[in-house]
Amino acid sequence: MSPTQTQLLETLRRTVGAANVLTHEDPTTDLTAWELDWRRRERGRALAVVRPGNTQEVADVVKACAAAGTSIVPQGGNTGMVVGSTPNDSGTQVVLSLTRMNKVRKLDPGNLTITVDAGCVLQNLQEVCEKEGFLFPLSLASEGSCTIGGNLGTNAGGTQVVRFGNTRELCLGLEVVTASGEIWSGLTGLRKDNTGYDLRHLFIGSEGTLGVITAATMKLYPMPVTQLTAFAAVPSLQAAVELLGLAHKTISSGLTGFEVMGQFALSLVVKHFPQQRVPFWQDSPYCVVLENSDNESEEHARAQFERLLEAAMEMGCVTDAVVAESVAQAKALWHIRESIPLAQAQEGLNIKHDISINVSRIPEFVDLCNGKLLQAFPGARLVTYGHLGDGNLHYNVQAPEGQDQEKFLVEQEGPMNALVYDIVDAFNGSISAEHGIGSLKADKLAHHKSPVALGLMRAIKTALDPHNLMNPGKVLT
Ligand code: FAD
Ligand code: 2HG
Ligand code: ZN
Repeated sequence: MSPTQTQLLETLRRTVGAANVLTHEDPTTDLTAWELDWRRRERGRALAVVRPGNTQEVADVVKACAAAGTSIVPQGGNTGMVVGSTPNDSGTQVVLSLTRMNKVRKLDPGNLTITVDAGCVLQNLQEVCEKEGFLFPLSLASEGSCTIGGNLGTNAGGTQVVRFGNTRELCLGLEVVTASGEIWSGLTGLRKDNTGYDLRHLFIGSEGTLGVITAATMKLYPMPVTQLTAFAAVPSLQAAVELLGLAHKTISSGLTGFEVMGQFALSLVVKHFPQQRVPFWQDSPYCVVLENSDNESEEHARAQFERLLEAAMEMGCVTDAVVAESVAQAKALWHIRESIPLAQAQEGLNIKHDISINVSRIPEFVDLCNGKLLQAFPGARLVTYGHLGDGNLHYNVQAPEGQDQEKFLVEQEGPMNALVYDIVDAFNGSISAEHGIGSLKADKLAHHKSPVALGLMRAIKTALDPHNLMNPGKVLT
């Protein structure tokens, strides 16, 4: 360790307390939780994991790191999918973990807003809001451990985007520690403010490369009177898209969830979580989960759902359907959908394509891509599912049955990504709909984003972080 690093660690210990600076100096300290990404794709090595307790401490940590020329990796729940929140293997980076900063600062019922520390776990935030009669609609399967700072850092999507938008749409203000250690207090809660560039939008989705989000003011909605869930078997992806159109027309703004699941994706849930009862999966190439949130009454919501499903069956875009009779049943149906990433992880290492295409062209995309992919990689197992209501598919691939998964990943990921992403480009789609770029996709941006867009991104990065100390190597290489 260099003298500068030793001195930095001393300063950090003085700033946040020795117990909140974890290093490899102590052989009994295990840093795996901070150094290994959720998908177990890469294990980094940190100089230290630092856990500040408030915004001023974050600012002091950033200043100390900047003075020592040490780069920082902001981290929330470390549930990201693109290796964005873990350090590289140099042993020189500081992981700045926000999880001690987890308080609700203020709930303003009149303004329909809540202001929280960035390290607040999403599920805790949802529960606090629910207790007060409000809905905070962001919902992801990782909500038990992801944080609002990480959600903002990645502009997370999830299962309610079809009605409420991404995290960006839910955010009215931010507090940020800049790369030089200044504190920008932008927690206004205003719904209208056209006083120049909207800085919050620079930090949202920047994956920790421009500054550290320390708090946020988020929008609330009244809790709906009822949330009904249906599970439907559809004969094709085209039928699922037709059902979506019908649902928009029949349920309108009550449509708060519309997720599609391919047969193989569901078979993995059946295989790895046999206690779950998955309807229809054996008889249908795709199933759909729909949610209807209603402010009138449960009867009204049921009548709407019945009208929708009857019309869909008449049109032939639904072959079978069930509407949950209780909250427990609704939860169980959602749990099936939410278990797919975990079932995939249980099945083994896999290749993910988090893509978006205009909804109307998704069936055509999948037909074309399936054909080309299976021709080039015989036996590859396609795990297709996702947020069809937003045009966002998780077009994932599992190694052929019985094949060495590490070898599959090393040898096939590059060419398979290229094949899929080139087709995504041909459909004017995106190679990252909701998970971000991290370090996993950073080398792909040059090929899939226009030089003008990349130039603007680089100019913003240089202006806000001239010494490249904020999460270097992520998003931009
Ligand atoms: P981390 O993983 O810790 O960090 C993610 C990125 O944000 C990193 O680049 C990090 O540097 C940056 N960051 C973290 N905190 C801050 C901060 N305070 N200030 C600045 N930058 C910061 N994602 C979706 O979009 N939709 C889904 O439906 C979804 N489902 C998931 C299901 C499972 C089972 C899992 C494991 C993940 C899922 N994800 C999903 C991915 C992940 O949960 C989200 O990206 C989430 O927003 C990450 O939050 P986090 O707190 O874990 O952030
Ligand atoms: C989801 O929608 C998440 O379940 C995870 O975004 C997707 O694991 C994936 O590919
Ligand atoms: Zn998703």
